[in-house]
Amino acid sequence: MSVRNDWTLAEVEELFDLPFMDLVFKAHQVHRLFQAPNTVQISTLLSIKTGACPEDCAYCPQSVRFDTGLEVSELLELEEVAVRARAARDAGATRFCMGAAYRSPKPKDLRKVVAMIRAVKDLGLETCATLGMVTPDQALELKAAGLDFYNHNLDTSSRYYEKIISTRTYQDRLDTLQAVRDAGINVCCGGIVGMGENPQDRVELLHTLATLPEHPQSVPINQLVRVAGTPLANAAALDPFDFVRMIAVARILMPASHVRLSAGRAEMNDELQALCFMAGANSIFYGEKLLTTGNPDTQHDQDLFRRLKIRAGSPRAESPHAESRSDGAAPTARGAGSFSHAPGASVAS
Ligand code: SAM
Ligand code: DTB
Ligand code: SF4
Repeated sequence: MSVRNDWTLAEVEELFDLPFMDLVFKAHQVHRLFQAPNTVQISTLLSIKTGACPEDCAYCPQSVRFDTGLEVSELLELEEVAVRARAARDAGATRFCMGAAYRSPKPKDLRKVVAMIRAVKDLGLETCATLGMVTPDQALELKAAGLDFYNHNLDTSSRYYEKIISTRTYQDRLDTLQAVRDAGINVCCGGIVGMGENPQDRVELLHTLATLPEHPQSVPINQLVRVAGTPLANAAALDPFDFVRMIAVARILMPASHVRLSAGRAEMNDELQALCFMAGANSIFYGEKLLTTGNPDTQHDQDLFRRLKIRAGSPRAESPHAESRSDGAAPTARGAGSFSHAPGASVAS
């Protein structure tokens, strides 16, 4: 089996239509061919600039247009970011993701973010940033600073997107992804489920991601966090099995990518999260806060990993230049911090 960028919509639909067990079984088989089993990569998020965003993304508590009671904050100082990154590293994170509520960064802000990227890299962490739209020149500046990943989500299908965001187009997003890819930065791109989209929108989102010129190296699948004051505050709850299906189809379509079980974990029980790992999720956000909303308690996550004998994985597995793991062997664990677990939990089992 090889990595394909020529999936058809019909093929993606067929995967979603499989009986649940057949789909999860197939996804797990693909997972074992391409990824280190029982290994989950740990990222920590920090909101470096919070709220007052001019965009109107209907899901987002940070838009200036919705009254969500959010405490707004300007771009953090370098020292504070470094302190938070060190703490994340010491707790076992291998990647530090800095998020800013920008439509696109202004030159003076980008200069400050560049200094943050350098400082975080100096701590031995992988760096990720999500700053909204960037131009090809800005992407090159970020690359020169040593940025490893840029997160920019497509969020949903191009059709449904227009119901969710009016202040920038789907093509704007694709252009940013191209700028990032062309600059040689790893792309982190996924979406949100539970926004009232229909099953075909999920098919189309994953089809778009899986037919990009290169698969995003990281694919975050977020379950909508329904925040009071946003237009989607009362969106209908998602069937948890539909969330697992999304993970499983992403795993099959983009076998060499890390699929991240992202926002929404605070509302998921342990059994559902385990099912997501079975279906091919192999990355999480760790730490008690995402950007502005809650995430599971860190002790709870450590306990969950221990109970499932999952280990914190090496960041190297995600590099597009990393050797293929078709033998199913796990890369060497690094930075496992508080996630180390009892001997005997073989990662290559
Ligand atoms: N402003 C930048 C942008 O939009 O690209 C970066 C920050 S933005 C908060 C990053 C991503 O978080 C969004 O693209 C969206 O996918 C996700 N997100 C935001 N609010 C969310 C929510 N309530 N539930 C789930 N995901 C959410
Ligand atoms: C992504 O796909 N999910 C993260 C990260 N990329 C930046 C953000 C989730 C945000 C959830 C709502 C909040 O905490 O504000
Ligand atoms: Fe702004 Fe990003 Fe939130 Fe949209 S998702 S309102 S661009 S912070």
